[in-house]
Amino acid sequence: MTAIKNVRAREILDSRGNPTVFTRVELTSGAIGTAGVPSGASTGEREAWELRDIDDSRMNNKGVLQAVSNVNGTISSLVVGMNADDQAAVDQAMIEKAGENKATLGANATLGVSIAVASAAAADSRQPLYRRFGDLFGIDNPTRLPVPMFNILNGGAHASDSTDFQEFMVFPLGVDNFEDALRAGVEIYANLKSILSKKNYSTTLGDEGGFAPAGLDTITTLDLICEAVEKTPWKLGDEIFFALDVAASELWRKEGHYWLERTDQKKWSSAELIDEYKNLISKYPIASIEDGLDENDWDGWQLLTQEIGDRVQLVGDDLLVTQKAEVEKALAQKSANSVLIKLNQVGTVTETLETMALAHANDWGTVVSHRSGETEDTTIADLAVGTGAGQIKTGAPARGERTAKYNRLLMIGDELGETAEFRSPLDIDRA
Ligand code: 2PG
Ligand code: MG
Repeated sequence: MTAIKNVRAREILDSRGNPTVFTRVELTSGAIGTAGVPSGASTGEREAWELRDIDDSRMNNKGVLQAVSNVNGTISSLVVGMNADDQAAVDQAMIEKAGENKATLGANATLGVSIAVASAAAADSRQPLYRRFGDLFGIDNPTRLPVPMFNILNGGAHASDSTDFQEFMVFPLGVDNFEDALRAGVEIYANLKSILSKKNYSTTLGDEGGFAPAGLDTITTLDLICEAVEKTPWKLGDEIFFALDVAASELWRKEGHYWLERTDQKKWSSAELIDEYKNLISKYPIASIEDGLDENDWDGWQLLTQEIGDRVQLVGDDLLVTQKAEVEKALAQKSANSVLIKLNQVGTVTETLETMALAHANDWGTVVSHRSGETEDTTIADLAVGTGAGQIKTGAPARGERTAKYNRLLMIGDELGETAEFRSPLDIDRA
């Protein structure tokens, strides 16, 4: 056993320039672990609570000094002296004091400590973090690199005035290895940039590093991305597929319909939106659709899953918020067939791993994900490998907070050498 000796947090900045929590944990052996906590913009209603200061005199009312003080006070007194190898016990101690949905301590306070403890325990046993996650998840020798989803065009809440759907991602399911997948992402991204410029669209970037031109509808966007893929050696629908994050909770209006400003200005029902997806998947090689419907539209999700769940991965993000109880509900109702995994939606490593284990036990996909507000922290790359998730989405192949994760996966690939595995996570017809 190696005991936790010291826990400290401080306020740092995320990629949007907002304050977030940075945590450092030191063990009695001298081993150190750190964590930078991410933050979302299109957040789900049922996510664990991100604690922000109620103080409009500093940091635009977004300070995290209270969360920092919860780490340095309450959480530190709870966990100092505990065994860093016992991740479940450390997380449980925090869960018990964190309050309903972690609103008392803040999920940003608990998560930083949880990740930093895992990373200190890894350092203490001189193993990389992905192996530590493998141990915690019950995979002895993790060797699987995830297939990346590159978000090359940003809309919705991540860019003002851009597309209705939040994320247009390229998903290189059919390439041979991670390095080629990254190369495909980079080349498609660069091609898209020149195509947009040639057609007089702006090439400003959204929050996740993808282009965010004004005035694009869904079909035009997909056509532009097809053109960008066709200029590479990779074949659309064979090696390169698309993944969408509609983030439909942002399109839901409280009057009881969906509103797609740039597609067709009418009141959309769930069934009409499902028909739109059917139409899109018949024309484009779309392998995955995230949050196709609102987080409270459970009936719609059931219908969506019945209608296209055998052909397309249907990922629940706002719907499931990385929480086991929501995945259990979706399994019982046959809604969705895959879950997006964001550590800060639940607030501890242990609970995240439990949700992933439940998903895998039911043959569901898991997509490990960044948030739109990120730091240089690369934990999610290790989490994806350690759990054998097979999929990661961490933005465009551009901007430091996004490339940090892709670069970390390159390093892990080097460590794994010949043993590295890379294969499509989807056994649906089109992949
Ligand atoms: C999403 C995420 C990440 P945010 O909706 O999947 O891409 O966005 O972090 O803003 O919730
Ligand atoms: Mg999402």
